[in-house]
Amino acid sequence: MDFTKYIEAVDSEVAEIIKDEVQRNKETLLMIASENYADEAVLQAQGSVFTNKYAEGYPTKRFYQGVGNSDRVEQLAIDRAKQLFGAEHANVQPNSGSQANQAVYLAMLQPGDAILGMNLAAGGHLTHGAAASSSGKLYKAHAYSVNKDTYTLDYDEIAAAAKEVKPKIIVAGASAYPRKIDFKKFREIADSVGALLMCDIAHYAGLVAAKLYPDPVPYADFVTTTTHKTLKGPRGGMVMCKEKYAKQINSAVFPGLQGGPLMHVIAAKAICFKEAMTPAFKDYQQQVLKNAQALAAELLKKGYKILTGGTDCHMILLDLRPNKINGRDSARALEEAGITLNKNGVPFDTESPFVTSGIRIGTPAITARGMKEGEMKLIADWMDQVLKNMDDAALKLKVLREVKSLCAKFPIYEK
Ligand code: DSN
Repeated sequence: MDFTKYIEAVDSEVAEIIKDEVQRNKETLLMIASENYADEAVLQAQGSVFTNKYAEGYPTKRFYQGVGNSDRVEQLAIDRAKQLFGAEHANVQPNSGSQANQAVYLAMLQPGDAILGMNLAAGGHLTHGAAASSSGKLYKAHAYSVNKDTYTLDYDEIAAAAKEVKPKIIVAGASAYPRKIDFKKFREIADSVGALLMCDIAHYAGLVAAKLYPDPVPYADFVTTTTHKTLKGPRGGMVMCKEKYAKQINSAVFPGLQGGPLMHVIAAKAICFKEAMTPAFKDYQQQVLKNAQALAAELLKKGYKILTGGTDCHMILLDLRPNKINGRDSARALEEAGITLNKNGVPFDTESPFVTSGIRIGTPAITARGMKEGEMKLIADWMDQVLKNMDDAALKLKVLREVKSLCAKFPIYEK
């Protein structure tokens, strides 16, 4: 794909930067669990003339003229999202997962109402009630954590917390939790205190669509997601809900939070949902899972401490405290060796969020290149070499070269 054909003539500086980013995409291992490679069709839709269009409102009820094609493409995205996830209603306009979550709060809460979500430090997301986010500033946010010994969700503790704080909304979902979330249990807990249930599946959406991860749709009042992580679509968000909340959610997204929807991104979301209904997508998700489990097994064999002992999804959390190294330095050293992932706090971490005691590893993007279990073994070996010799510049250069040559065998964006 030619990413800079028209840019070069207009702005050589931006063209240069984009070329460098294309090279980084092609020649290094993208292993940030929340990232993926959107395919050429998705990228083309995002760069389409729909970027020119204002279409405030919803299909057939817009505030602008010239919206016939916008109506067609947004309705297609809505219908496909509903079909893909079996949802009663879908709003495909949120520009991000954060805005999708904010829309649910805006629709259902008054400032000062109580919410109960997973602690950011235990693997939750900023928008699940963290103090620095509007969800923690506008609402009375309470948090549940994970069990101190197993690092898994303790549903009895969550139920007890719900009884105590009587939240109006309980949030299930996480950014750094490698195990299955029992959404049915969350529904029972929500019902026991008369709370609404919002499930944020931003990380797991692709696996949910492929039926490889628990499905929250039958249990949740609201399901929010991003479309660019395991779902492999354009950068963006979405809210799904029961039909009885459709009007409130739509009003919260527009005009409550956003103005004109990004029609070019909505066109790309429609493509992503179509692709996610294919057998090839299911095969891909199956391999994402197999690769994560293979990589976790290899790292375990090498003596690393994997939080919860493994994974049920696309991500692995490594606790580096036994290795006497921190997340920040490890992530930097691995990046120098061509392996990009992110530092991550472990539950009950005593290091600051800028340092952290762990790293988060993801397999969606490397799987999109076609890599399988054999390559996971190689990657585990390289990670091990680098983590044991983080100051060895020659070793990092050697691994960087090996990574580049592996990437060349699994090309991306060569069409
Ligand atoms: N920033 C995303 C992640 O990396 O998990 C969540 O929004």
